[in-house]
Order: sequence, then C-alpha cells, then structure tokens
Amino acid sequence: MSAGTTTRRTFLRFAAGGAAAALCPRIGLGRDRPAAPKRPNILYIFTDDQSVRSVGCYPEAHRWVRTPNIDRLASQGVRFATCYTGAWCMPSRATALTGRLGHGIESLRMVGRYPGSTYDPKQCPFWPAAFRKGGYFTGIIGKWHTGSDSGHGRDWDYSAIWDHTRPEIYGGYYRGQKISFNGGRPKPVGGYSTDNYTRWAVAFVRDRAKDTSKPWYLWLCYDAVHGPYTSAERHKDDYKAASPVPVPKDIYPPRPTKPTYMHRYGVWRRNAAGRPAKGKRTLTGSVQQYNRAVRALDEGVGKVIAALKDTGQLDNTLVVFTSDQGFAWGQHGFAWKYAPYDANLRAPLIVRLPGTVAAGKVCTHPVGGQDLVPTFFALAGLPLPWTMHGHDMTPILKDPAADWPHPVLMENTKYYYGKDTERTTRPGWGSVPWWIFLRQGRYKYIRTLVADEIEELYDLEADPEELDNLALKPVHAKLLADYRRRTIDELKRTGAGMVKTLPPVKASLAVPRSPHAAAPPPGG
Ligand SMILES: [Ca+2]
Repeated sequence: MSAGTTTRRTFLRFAAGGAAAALCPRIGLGRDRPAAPKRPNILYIFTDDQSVRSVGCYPEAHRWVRTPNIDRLASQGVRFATCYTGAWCMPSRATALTGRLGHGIESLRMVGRYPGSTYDPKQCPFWPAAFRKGGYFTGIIGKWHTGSDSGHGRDWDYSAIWDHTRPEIYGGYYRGQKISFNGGRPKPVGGYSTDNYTRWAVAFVRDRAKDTSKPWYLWLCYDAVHGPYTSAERHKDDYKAASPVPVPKDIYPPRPTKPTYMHRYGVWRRNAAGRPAKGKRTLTGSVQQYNRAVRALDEGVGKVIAALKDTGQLDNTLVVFTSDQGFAWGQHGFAWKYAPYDANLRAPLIVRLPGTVAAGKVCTHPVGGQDLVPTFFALAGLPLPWTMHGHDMTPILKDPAADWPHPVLMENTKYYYGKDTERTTRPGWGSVPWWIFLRQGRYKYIRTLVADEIEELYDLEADPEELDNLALKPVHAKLLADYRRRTIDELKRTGAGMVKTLPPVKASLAVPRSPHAAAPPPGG
C-alpha cells in the first residue's frame, strides 16, 4: 500500500468535513496588510534507545561513529547537549503525545500481556487532535506503544502503525513486521523496518507537497536502535575493525556511594580475556552492533531531508531529531535505560528551522521531552489544549545562550501513570526502584523512592560520569537542601500527588568513600 494514495484519500475525506482551513491565519487579511507568516510543517523524528554516544556530532560519541546526515542537521540548527526525553519507551511516548509527565496522565495503564496497554481517550487526549482542528494535517509512522487505540481518524489523518502493544500480531522490531495503515488490518510488509519507515516518510513528504492549503505534522517513530539491534544487511560488516570501547569506570560493583540497589548491580562479567562481556557478547561487540543499526537511521534522516529539499519544503519545516531516551553500555553496570543517570537516559536533540532556530549552535541548557510539545504549539500559533508540564523553547532555539530558568523533572514509575503514581511503594523495574530526578544547570538531584534511602546529587560539569555523590558530603548540605526543595516545588507545580507520599530520605549520612571519586568536588 502506498502512503501517497492512502494519504490523498484520507485528506479528501478530512477536507470534505469542512474543518480544513478554519483557523488558518491568512483568512480575513486585507490585500494591503502583510501576509501572516506561513506556519511551519513539523517533522518530529523519534528514534528508540539512542544514546548521544551513537551520534557523531556529540563530543561523547565514539570517534569511529559515522552519522553524516544527522551531523549536517546539527550544523544547520541547534544541538542540545542535554535532553531527557523520557525514562523509557512508553512514558516517553506518553509525554510526547500529551506534553505531560506520567504522573499527570490519567487512565493510561499497562494491562494484559506485556507490553499491552489501554487508555480512555476522554481522560487522556493526545494533542495531534488539536493540531488537526487547528488546520494541520497529521501523520504518524512507526512504533506505537501507548494503548491499543492508536487514534487514526481522531488524532491522525495518516498513520502507518507498528503496534508494539501487540507483538504477537505485529512482529519484531526490525523484520517480519505487520503494519496497520490508516486504521486498517495489520498487513505484512516485508523488508527492514528502518528502511520501510524512511520510504513511507519520503512518500508522505512528497504527497503533502502537492497540497499547500495546510501545514503538516509527522511523527516519525523509528524502532531502531532498540534491541535486538539488527542492522540492515548492507551494514552488517560496518565498524568490525573499530577500536575497543573504553571500559566505564564503574562497570563493575561495588558502588558504595550510590543507593543500595546499585551497590551490587551489574550485568557485565570479565570474560576469559579479561574484557567486559554479557553472555557471549563483549562490550565492544555490543556497542559495534548497536551502532551498525544506527547507520540506516542516519541514511533515513538524509533521505527524508532530501525529499523536503526536493519538494521546496525544507526551509519551512521544523525538523526535530531526538530519541525516546538514551541507553547505557557498561556505565554503572548497565546494558539498559531506566536508571536515573545521564549515561542511561541522555538522548540527542537537534532542531532545525532557518530564521527561527539558530544555525550551527549548541545549547547547554538541559531540556526535556515535555518542553517540545508546547514548542510545537507556539511555532504553529495554536493555543495549548490543556496545561502542559514543559515550556516553550522558542527563546533558546533563537538564542541558545538566552536565559532558561526552567528545571527538568524526570520520573520512573514503571507501569504507572496519573493517580496510580501516588502510591510510591510499588516494585520497580528489575532491581531499579522508582525514582524522580531534577536537573537544573550543572546539578542533578536524584531521589530513589525507597524509605530511608540516600539521596544523590551530581555536578554534571565536574563529574559527567556521575561517580561522585555530593549528597553524601556535609559541605554540600545547603546545595542538597536547595535541590531537594526545587524538586518538591516542581512536583507541586505539575500537580504530582506523590509529593504527599514520598518515602523519607535517610536521616543520618555515613560518608562511604567512592572508589571512583578522583578529584575533590568544587565548593557548593
Ligand atoms: Ca526506548
């Protein structure tokens, strides 16, 4: 099924409903008045489990990583040094669809066989419906992970859904997929998912260029680079000669300055050669395989951008490239996300729109996935349909050095959303308990939601690997209290009921010496 024909058919049905240009800002302007600025299209590229270490333009990337197309996007836009899009796949997408953190999303629940889930659209509306009402044509391609109702016809004019909530029907991450086009029965599509999604996105872009009556929004949700990290056949030999990856300092326990669950945590063991391995695969082999699967992603970005350029839409399209979260390879003992550390969660974020977004700049203000949605509404000139938790980023897109007084709150409440997060004593993921963190400026405060557990406070400028827990050092008591208060304030500002049920922190602090803390910390 071609994206072109189905998109056209769906569009005609939508336009016939009369809602098409109701709120277009050009309507009603006199001839002698300047035309309102054309509203931008929005291409939101959303990859899966992609660390900044796999994107060449990030200084943390392995030197052998090649992502020329994503790097070019960064050279023409703003690259954010620190973005926390979400804690794991599902809440990150829930935030991307609502502009709210999990604790502010009602009725979304994981039910049945993992990762089955459900929600009530009346209690949990998704904002693309408001974009449709506001005159945008909306589309989604790829991974869906927020309830079995993917919202075609309500939230989306065009949809090509790989429904991860029903893996028994929809197949695997990379091959053997069935796709539901425009709400239809899932059909086998063959091929490799990254290349398929790129092809459908290119068709979408070309098709929308034929209709200049309305701008469009496309959420392009690649399944890469989630496990099992399958590369395209043409990339299967890439990076095999790449140099071994550095072994993170705290890949093996003990980690006495971290909360109890981290003391003995670790999935890596020394193999016969003394190198870290997980099962039969070495750390280096794992990181090479992961980055091989990024190659087709980068090519996909190049192809979709080329289609925008070829159809004359590139410079009126806000292009956003990010991932639902990052992924740790060895850091703190993980081969996972979920944990509150930058190595696990920090995602790339690159934004391009000439004239509105600075070119070739880096923004060091930490931001969150919750900030992107109000930014889309601001650039579209549409009112927010409900209170969102993030903030319009347009001032720092224009000038990345401008003031940005907003902290980033993140949380991991496993399967739970809305009022269900008010009972904070539920089990976590594996051995990782529930947590919240607040990042503002150079410091990050982490609170593990376990009674009488220590807090964590890291200086990400002096200690980007988060090995030196300042919360344990009396000299930083004032800074710790300040960040604890900021976190409580942010929970209150966003209406988090859990603020009343947070487990108490450990009252008296022993000061265990970290085997990894090198230099003494700077003053508070
Ligand atoms: Ca993910």
